[in-house]
Amino acid sequence: MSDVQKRYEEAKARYAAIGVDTDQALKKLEQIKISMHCWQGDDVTGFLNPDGELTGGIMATGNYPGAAHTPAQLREDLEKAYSLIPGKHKLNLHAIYLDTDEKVDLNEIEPKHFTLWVDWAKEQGVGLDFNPTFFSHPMMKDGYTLAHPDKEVRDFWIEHGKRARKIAEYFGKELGQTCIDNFWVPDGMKDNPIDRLSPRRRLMESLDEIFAEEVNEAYTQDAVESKLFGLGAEAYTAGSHEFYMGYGLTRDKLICLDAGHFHPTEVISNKLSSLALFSKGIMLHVSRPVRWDSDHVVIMDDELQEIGKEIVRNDLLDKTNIGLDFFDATINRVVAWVVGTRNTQKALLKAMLEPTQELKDMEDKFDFTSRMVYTEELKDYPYGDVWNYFCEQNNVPVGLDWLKEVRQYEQDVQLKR
Ligand code: RNT
Ligand code: ZN
Repeated sequence: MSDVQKRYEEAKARYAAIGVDTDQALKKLEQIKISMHCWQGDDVTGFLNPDGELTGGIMATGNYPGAAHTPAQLREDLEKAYSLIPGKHKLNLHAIYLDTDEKVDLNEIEPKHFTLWVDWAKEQGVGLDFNPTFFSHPMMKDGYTLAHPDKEVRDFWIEHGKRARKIAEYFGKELGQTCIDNFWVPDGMKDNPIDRLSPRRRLMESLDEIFAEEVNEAYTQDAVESKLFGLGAEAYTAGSHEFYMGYGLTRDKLICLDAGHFHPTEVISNKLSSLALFSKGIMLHVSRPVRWDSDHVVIMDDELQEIGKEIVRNDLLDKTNIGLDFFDATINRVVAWVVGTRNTQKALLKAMLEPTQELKDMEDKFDFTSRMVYTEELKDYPYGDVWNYFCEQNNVPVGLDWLKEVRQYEQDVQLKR
């Protein structure tokens, strides 16, 4: 018996004493796919126009060496990251990450420009999600895409949105798992608008045009992502939370919540239970805002744990598509992926190791005293030993060991680019 296993057996007994079945929790954890975002690998540059500027009010800061510059390099880095993360997951692609020699624009993209990604996904056993890219492009004019007053601008982006859905449908069909196609549209204004309504109406109408055609829901489902503000769009974002709550609920779309897209003390964990009652489904962009939508790497902070608890306690795993969204260019980018993904899994595991029903019973009896003692004591339970065992069982490095592997990879591959 390995040390890791020995410690697991001890932890298992401690959890069993409070009515928690650790084996069961690990079985459940194994089923959960995290959608890892491709854009951490190259600071949201993509391959459509790699020398262009990142626009849309988002920003990656830092210049850590070794970023991926080609689809092949990005895949190599992703493979390294996946090899250090237990379980089988998904990759979340953005349209600008197409892989083709053809000179093709966003309003011309087709499934054939992504076949190499599909081949790779099949070979790796990962699923694919997708995002149309409504930024970093000259047709984003005056801070607007789908909400632009000029029909020609809107039509360009509407065509892009339609094509993105075809690609998402193709991904789902090829890989036999639903591809979530997430729409985030940065349109907004730096300063106080006179007319907040018209851009929102145009955004609504453009989206309606994009979604007019039926797609096979077994292959793809659309999600819509709101935002409070962006850089250069501080005063107004057309696609706000209220906008997409209304849009998603009336159009039967998944609603995407990004942890960084709200007021600084507003949290997405507190929104999941409401969405669970009314929405068709949820997509998450697990991220970490530090004072603003800074997209820091996800760490084991309170909000991450709250997100995990809300999903698990309310039995929302089937309703929730868990994706990541951060881009830190000051650290090794493979490390960023691995830390963020493993932490998200760990937060879910931690939540699964609670005696949920007992805690609910205490609350139902208004026994807030026991609730307090249990939740506080649980914080010191040996969930790390359960996690380490999960890593060992899944043949990925335990604890600090994975850093050595990335360091080696950095020397052999990333720093030679
Ligand atoms: C931006 C949104 C959006 C992007 C990606 C790249 O604030 O969070 O999800 O991060 O589409
Ligand atoms: Zn996001």
